[in-house]
Amino acid sequence: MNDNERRLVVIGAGGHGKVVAEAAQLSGQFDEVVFYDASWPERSTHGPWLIVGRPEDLLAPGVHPCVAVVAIGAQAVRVRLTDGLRRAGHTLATVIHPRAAVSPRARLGSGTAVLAGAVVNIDAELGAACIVNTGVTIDHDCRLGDGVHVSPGAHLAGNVQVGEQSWIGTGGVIIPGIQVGARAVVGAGAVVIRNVADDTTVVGNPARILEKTSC
Ligand code: JB2
Repeated sequence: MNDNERRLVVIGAGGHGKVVAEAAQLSGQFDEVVFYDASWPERSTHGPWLIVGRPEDLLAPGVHPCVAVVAIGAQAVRVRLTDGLRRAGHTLATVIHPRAAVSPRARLGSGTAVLAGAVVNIDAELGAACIVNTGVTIDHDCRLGDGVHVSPGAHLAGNVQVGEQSWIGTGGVIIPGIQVGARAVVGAGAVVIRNVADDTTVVGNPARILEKTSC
C-alpha cells in the first residue's frame, strides 16, 4: 500500500463527515484524513481535521487520483458525488468502524460506510454509497441498492430488499422478506410489515402510507 492509499479524503464536513472520519481513522486503514467541503476556504478545519479544498476540485480533468468517501447524509447528493469521483478516476473507500460486525460473506459496495455497533450478517449485499448507521442490524440475505441510508438503531430482518436511495428512519423495523422500493422513506420508529412501493413514505406501527412522493 503506498502513501496515497493511506490518506482518506472525506467529502462533506458536517455531522456525518466527522462520524465517518473517526470510524476510518479508528479502523487503522488510514494514517491521515482530510476533508473537502463547499465551505472551504472560509472554513479550514473540522474538529481535529483539516479542510483542504472544495469537492469540485476533485472532479476537474487530470486531477491526481485519491482514495475518497462521500459523507453527506442527503441521498441524491451522496450518490451524485460518488459517481462523479469514480468517473474522475478516484478510488471509493468502504469505511467500516472497528466495532461493527460485518460477515466475511457480506458484500459491501464502494463508498459505503458501516458505523459503530452495526451488524451486517452473512450473504447481505449492499450497494455503493450506502450508510449503515450506528447500531443498525442488517440480517442475512438482505439486498440494499445504491445510496440507501439505514438510520441509527434500525433493524432489517432477513431477506429484506431496499431500493436505491431509500431512507430507513431511526429505529425503524422491517420484518423478514419485505421489499421496500426505490427512493422510499420509512419514518422513525415505523414497523414495516407490508411491501413499500417506490417513492412512498410510510410511518407508524404497523407502517401505513403517508404520501406518494412522485406524480
Ligand atoms: O449539494 C451539495 C451539498 N449539500 C450539502 N453539494 C456539495 N458539494 N456539498 C454539499 N453539502 C455539504 O455536506 C455541506 O457543505 C455540509 O458541510 C455537508 C452536510 O453537513 P450537514 O451537517 O448538514 O449534514 P450531514 O450530511 O453531515 O448529516 C446529516 O446526515 C447524517 C447521516 C444529518 O442529518 C445527521 O444528523 C445525520 N446523522
